[in-house]
Amino acid sequence: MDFKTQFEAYLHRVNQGLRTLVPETGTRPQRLHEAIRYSLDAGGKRLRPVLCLAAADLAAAKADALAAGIALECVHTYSLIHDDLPCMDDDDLRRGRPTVHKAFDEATALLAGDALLTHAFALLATHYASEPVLAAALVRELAEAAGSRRLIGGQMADLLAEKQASISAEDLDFIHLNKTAAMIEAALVMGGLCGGSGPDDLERLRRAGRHTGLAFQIIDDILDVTSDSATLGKTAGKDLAADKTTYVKHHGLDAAQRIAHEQTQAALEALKAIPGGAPFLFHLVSGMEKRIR
Ligand code: GRG
Repeated sequence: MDFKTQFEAYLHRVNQGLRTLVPETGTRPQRLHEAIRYSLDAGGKRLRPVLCLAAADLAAAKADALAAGIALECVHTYSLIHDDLPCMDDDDLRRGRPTVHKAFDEATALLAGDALLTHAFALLATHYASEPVLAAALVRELAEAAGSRRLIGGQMADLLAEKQASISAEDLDFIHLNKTAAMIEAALVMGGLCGGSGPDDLERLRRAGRHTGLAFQIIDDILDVTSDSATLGKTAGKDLAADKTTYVKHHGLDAAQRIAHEQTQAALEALKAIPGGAPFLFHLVSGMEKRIR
C-alpha cells in the first residue's frame, strides 16, 4: 500500500473509533456529551492515534491498538480544551471552530476535558482487560506522559515562563519536551506495546517520539509567525503578540528551522534502526517537517 492510501486507512479507523468508543451526544447529560463530541469531531490531524496504529503494525500486532489510539486522542483533546480556557491560554479558536468554552461555557469546557481524560483510562482498562500486563503498561505509559512531570508539568512551566521576561534554552526545551513531545512519544510507545515490540524497538520508538515531538513543537512555533489563523484553525501570531519565548524568539527563524530539521533527522535515524526501517512512520515523520497546519 502506498503512503497516502495507508494514511487514509489509518485515519478512517481512527474516525470510526472516535465514533464508537466515545459516548454519543444523546448520552445524559446531553450538554456535556455534545461538548465532548464538538471538540473531538472538529477535525484535528489525529497525529497521535495514527502514530500509535502505525507503531503497532511494526510488530506482530499482539492487540488491536485502536482503543489505545483513541485514548491518546481523548487526552490530547482534553489538554487542548483546558489550554484554551481563560485561566490558561485564553483562546477563541481551535480546530477551525470557536473553542469549547466559547461555544458552550467555561464549566462545561472544564468538565468535558475532565471527562475525556477519565474516559481515556476507562478505554485502556476495558479494551485490554484480557491482557492485564499490556493494560498495566499502557496505563502507566499514558499516565506518565499526561502527568505532573510531563504534559501537565510542561504546561505549568509554560505558564510560569510567560511571567518572565526571558527563559533559558534549557527551560524552553523542558517545556517543549513535556508539553508536546511526551504525548507523541507515548503514542509511538503505546503502539509498540500493542504490537508486541521488544525492548530495543520500544526504546527506538521512544527516541523517535522525543525527537519528532521536539521538531513538531518547533514547527508549531515557526507556523505561529509564518502562517495565518484560517490555515492553522487556531489563532496565529499569538506567541508573537504575547512576546512569548519560543524557539523562533530564542534562536531566530533560520536557526529554528535548522533545529527542527536536525530533530527530524534524529527521529528518522531512530526509526531506521528498527528492523524493516518502519517505512510508513519514516515517511510520516519526514513529511511533518513540511506541514502547514
Ligand atoms: C492543559 C494539561 C494541559 C496541557 C495543555 C496541548 C497543550 C498543553 C497546549 C496547547 C498549546 C500547544 C502549542 C501545545 C503544544 C502541543 C501542540 C502543538 C498541540 C496541538 O497539536 P496538534 O497540532 O492539534 O496535533 P490537532 O488539533 O491537529 O489535534
